[in-house]
Amino acid sequence: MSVLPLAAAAPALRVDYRPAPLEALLAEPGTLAVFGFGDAAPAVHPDPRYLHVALPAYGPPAFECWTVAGPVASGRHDGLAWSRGGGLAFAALALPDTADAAAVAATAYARLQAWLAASDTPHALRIWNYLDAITAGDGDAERYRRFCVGRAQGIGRALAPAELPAATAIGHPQPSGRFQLYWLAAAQPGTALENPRQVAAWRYPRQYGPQPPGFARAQLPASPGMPLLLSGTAAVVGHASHHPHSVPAQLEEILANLDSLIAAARRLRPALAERPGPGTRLKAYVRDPQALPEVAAWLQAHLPEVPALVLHGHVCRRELAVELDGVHA
Ligand code: 3EB
Repeated sequence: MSVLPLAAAAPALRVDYRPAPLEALLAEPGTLAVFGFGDAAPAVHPDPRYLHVALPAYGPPAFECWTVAGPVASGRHDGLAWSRGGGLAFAALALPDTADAAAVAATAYARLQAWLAASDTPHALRIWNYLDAITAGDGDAERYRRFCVGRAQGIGRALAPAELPAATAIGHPQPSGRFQLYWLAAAQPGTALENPRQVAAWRYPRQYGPQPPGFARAQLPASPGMPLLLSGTAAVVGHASHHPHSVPAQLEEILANLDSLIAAARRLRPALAERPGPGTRLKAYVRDPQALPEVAAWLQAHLPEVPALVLHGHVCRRELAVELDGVHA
């Protein structure tokens, strides 16, 4: 007997960086979402599955494409764009980014919670947050710390560690006027993973702000047809930033963090590749635009098989020059 019918019922997700024309990507069967970056990509599109991210991209332009198995439906509702298919859903919303990052985050996360509760994909596996001036403000008034406060308020209850999504929180290098939130949700919960080299973000000590960040280092989806979803990973060891302002030293540390996270995931899913490779996709977020070529060259030299996008964006601690996120199959 073939096991194909069962395998086809489990969600599958492909992530690719593709140069093809946007219209062709949206027309392909199974396209759940397409992302364009920076000025080279369209700012808007009538298709709710297209999202523009206001981070400049370095190198040849490419769209990030999410593809699922099966037909996809999509629409817009009250400023929120959504699509669903193959047991997965994508949704995005943008709000005016106000002076108080806590207020906008609380509003956005309350909408996210309401959307999850009303959907048949109530488990947010992966969340991206893009806000203006992420490290502006001092001490507990820093916008990233205020964002963490608002995120927790908007969710409205303390998430158990096992419920935490994988996440990325990055600052627009130029003011965009918008806070952007988008997510990947599933019918089945995944497994939240922590990194043995890092203190869990939800246990960060008080020195990093009044509200520890609510994210897990990765999510391993229930379906083996889905990749490991890697959170934004920086040169944080324990809870401390290492190699302040040094791009190559931070990249080495990030790679060690990714190796250790992948090793943790492989204890649950041994079929995952041991190292980042052809089944991995990475996005780099780089604070200093002058360092963009260096990061692109480093990735090419150290991870030649890994398709990567290099973006100009601000990591949420000033001394962190670069962060990587992505998927790993
Ligand atoms: C860190 O390790 C880096 O607040 O959602 C990475 C990924 C970071 C997600 C978030 C923050 C977030 O603390 C920062």
